[in-house]
Amino acid sequence: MVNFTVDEIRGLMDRKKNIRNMSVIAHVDHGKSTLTDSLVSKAGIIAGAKAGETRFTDTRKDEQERCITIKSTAISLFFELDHRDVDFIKGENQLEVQKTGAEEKKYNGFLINLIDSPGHVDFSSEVTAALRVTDGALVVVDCVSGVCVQTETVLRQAIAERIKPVLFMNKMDRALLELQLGQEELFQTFQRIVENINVIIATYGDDDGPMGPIMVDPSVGNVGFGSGLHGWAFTLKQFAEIYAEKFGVKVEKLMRNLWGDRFFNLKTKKWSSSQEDGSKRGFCQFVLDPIFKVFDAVMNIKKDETAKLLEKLNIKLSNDEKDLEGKPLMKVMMRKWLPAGDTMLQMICIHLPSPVTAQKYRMEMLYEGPHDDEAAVAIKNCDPNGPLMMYVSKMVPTSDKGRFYAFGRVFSGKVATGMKARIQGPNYVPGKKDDLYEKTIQRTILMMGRYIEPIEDIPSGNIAGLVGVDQYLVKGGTITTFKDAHNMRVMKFSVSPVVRVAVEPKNAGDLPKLVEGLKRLAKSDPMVQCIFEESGEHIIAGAGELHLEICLKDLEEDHACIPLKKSDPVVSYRETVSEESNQVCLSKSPNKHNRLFCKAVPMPDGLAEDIDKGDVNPRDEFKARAKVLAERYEYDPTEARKIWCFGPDGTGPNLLVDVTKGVQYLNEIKDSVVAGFQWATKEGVLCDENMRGIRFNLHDVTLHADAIHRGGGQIIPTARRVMYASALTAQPRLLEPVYLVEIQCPEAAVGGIYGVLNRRRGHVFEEAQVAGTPMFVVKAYLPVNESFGFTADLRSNTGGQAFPQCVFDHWQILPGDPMDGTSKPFQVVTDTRKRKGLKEGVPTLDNYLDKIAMNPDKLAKLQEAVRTGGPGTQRRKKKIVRRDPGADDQKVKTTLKKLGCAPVGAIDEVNMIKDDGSILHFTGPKVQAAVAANTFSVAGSPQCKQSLIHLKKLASQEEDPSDSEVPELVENFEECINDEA
Ligand SMILES: Nc1nc2c(ncn2[C@@H]2O[C@H](COP(=O)(O)OP(=O)(O)OP(=O)(O)O)[C@@H](O)[C@H]2O)c(=O)[nH]1
Ligand SMILES: [Mg+2]
Repeated sequence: MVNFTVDEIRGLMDRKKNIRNMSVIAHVDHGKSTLTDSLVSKAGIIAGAKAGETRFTDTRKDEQERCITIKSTAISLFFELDHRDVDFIKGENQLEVQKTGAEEKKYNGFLINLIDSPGHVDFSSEVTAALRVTDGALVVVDCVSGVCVQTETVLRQAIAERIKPVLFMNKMDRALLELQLGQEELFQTFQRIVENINVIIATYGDDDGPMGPIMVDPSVGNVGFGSGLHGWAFTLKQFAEIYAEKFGVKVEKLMRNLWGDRFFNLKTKKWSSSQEDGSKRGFCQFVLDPIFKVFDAVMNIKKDETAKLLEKLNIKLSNDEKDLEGKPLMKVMMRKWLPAGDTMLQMICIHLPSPVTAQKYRMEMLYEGPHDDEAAVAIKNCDPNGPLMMYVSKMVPTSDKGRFYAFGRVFSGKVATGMKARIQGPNYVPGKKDDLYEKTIQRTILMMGRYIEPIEDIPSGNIAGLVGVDQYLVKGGTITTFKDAHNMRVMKFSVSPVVRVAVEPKNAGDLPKLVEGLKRLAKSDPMVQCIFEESGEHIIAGAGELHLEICLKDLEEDHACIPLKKSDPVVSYRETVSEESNQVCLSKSPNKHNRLFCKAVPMPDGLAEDIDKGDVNPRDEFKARAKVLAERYEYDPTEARKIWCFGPDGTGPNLLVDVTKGVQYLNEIKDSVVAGFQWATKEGVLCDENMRGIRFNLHDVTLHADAIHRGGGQIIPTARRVMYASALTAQPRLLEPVYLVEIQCPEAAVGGIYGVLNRRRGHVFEEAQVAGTPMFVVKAYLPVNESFGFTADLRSNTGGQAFPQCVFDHWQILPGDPMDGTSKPFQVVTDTRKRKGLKEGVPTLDNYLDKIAMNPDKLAKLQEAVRTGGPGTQRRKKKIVRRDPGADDQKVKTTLKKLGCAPVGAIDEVNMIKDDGSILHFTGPKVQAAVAANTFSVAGSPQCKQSLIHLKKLASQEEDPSDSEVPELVENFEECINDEA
């Protein structure tokens, strides 16, 4: 532990090239917190004597009890690099150098801000929040279990956020003591892990991308090996240093011989790339062999050999340590020989980027504004004198109930106690006032594990806590002093809140406390959603069973402090369609003057996922996006250019596409249709769940000529109705979330796993032995709905030997038609509707679909009227325009002349029958101007009657009678007369 005053720490913060901001990431239980302890006990900055606790970063009581990290915790470390190691640091922005005359002074003290993150998937959002504020990641892999699902998830996120990784192979003690692996086997195990990690890095990143080389390679020194629990670790640099002098070669050169296929011939003393007689792999001979010797001598209590080794390795034991033997002695020896703290901190300082290096390439990923504005330039240069740009990535509860510290990273400028700043929430749009507050920052603080220290100000490149901004931000946001600043990009989580419970207070009178508590809960967790349903239900949605359990506990004990009633967990579903709508659906506006025609089509496989990932997104340039959609998904390129929006929330995996042709005033109603689409996709027709994977094609629109009659009030609900109708006519289906489960177990337990999975609609798709170990890994898909109690069930069926990890993987169709009263989806829909307090039963199509055909009585009367030229037709001033596709004005005139129609003088009402049989209906004086040149009228009876008959004739003569549009055309024609009646 290092004792510093706050002023001294503040001094370190200014040497930005000597700062390393890093996260420790890994699969659950691979030993992050234990390893972090080694670092903290070596270098933790403690203001006061508060040292000596275990799993220092597991600050919560439940974290200590359950032995699992739930929240990320930051801690600052100070490390002085050996002067001779300073030269290993490459890059001009990686080290502060002070020049006085000809003399150069290199600073060798480093401030390391480390965040220990949770490994359980349910808390992935904590990892995302940690990665956002750091530039490097220490990826920990348990070398016995190897690379697991969550290793991949967190590493993928790191690469996507441009976080540079270094690797640590942990639990090497287990490989030696439990698995008793031989040297070559151990090398192969390590080699495989390095390869697996590099495959992931190569999949999501690029070695010649903006970060420069990011592959991990032991021979470069960015891979560590050791045991966090026993406190020893090494990289090849440590061993190369031991031998460099003896061989008379440079450390860097020797390191390359200590990894991979480099063999040392003990007789000729020469290195070669292939194994020959009498030669041994460099790594085994020079690295593993000495370690194996220590283990062998100590564990088998070979006293003489142990004494020799102690002397050879120059390990001094204290008096009470001299009596130890066996495992305790081994721990002491290894720790003194290869202290984990030094090795790891050295690796971190040498191989991870400083904020100055990292912000150069991270700015474009982080900042939403133009990449050359004042804020962007300041972020890029990590400029403490530029405008303040800080990103708040999460809220940390304070001891003061209901209040939170805003935790984040200063990317440029300085954040200071008492300064005035703009607090921009995620919905802030530059130039507008929404989600924007200008407030004073009450206090800036340092956050160190479980302690905080007030500090005057914090400059760019550092991690900071703020007091007094929590009431203006929900989960996070941007804090700036630059008035034209755009937001820093919001974080994209790798998990979604698919599991939900409803809560209510045990005593109804406590409701206000519950509501307040839910608001606090929403703040305290980067991802949890607290939803207030219209039905009065309070819903908490989280990533999984464990996440919800913790949230509920926090809510009950810390945030609301009242006894709660909780429903069983339920999963959230998505609504989709499986076929194209069987008709073009029509819905009329409440005033009957506007009509929208629409169809729903399922998206091609993979598109919804691409939208989720952001590969196809609403901010793309539309032409480029159309090209991608055309190439990858065979979308019609012209249609793909006319995507109006994504939804729900403007970004979701549903599309609204304008496929209309030549519709007047269309742009005026676009916003209203979009709003209707957002609404419909957010609350689907079946049971108010989000829609997913549906493309809505807007085919046609007929509008009232007068803008006042086609406002949002008319169009928005109509758009929603027509989309509901389209979904209902397109074979609607429910999608359920599915977990990928990875289960580690010994071979004997595999059978039990199959049984449990089968009972829960799961299926295994991969089963493999972890190379070099007796463990098996079974991978399976398991519907989230079947996952409640799965862990316990599995344990009891395998004698507690199987350990599952569930990660949300994909959405899958729940087989069956939700409209069929006997199907499972129907049951789900009914239950969900009941829970949400919606009307019972699946809504029927006639709620949303308006028919063009009239009621038969009325139709008959009208037909009669038309036939006889009766009173109904007498009254009417009727004008009809028919435009054949491609017909020129002359042709139209001739046709109408044949019908005995005359050009119109003044028009106030026009129906236009379009070539596809749909009708455009216009009224009002504007019409004249709009359709002037091509307008002719058929006014009143008897022409009306006559023209109708003629038109019918014309239709059947001139167009192919088999063409389905023909009868519709006539029918439409009749109805348009009716509308004016
Ligand atoms: N044998 C052995 N056990 C270890 C080592 N490191 C950690 N462990 C054990 O592994 C378990 C998990 O360790 P943690 O440090 O809590 O793991 P973690 O990665 O922080 O776990 P989460 O934060 O919950 O994801 C504990 O029981 C540790 O004692 C190691 O190097 N060797
Ligand atoms: Mg932990």
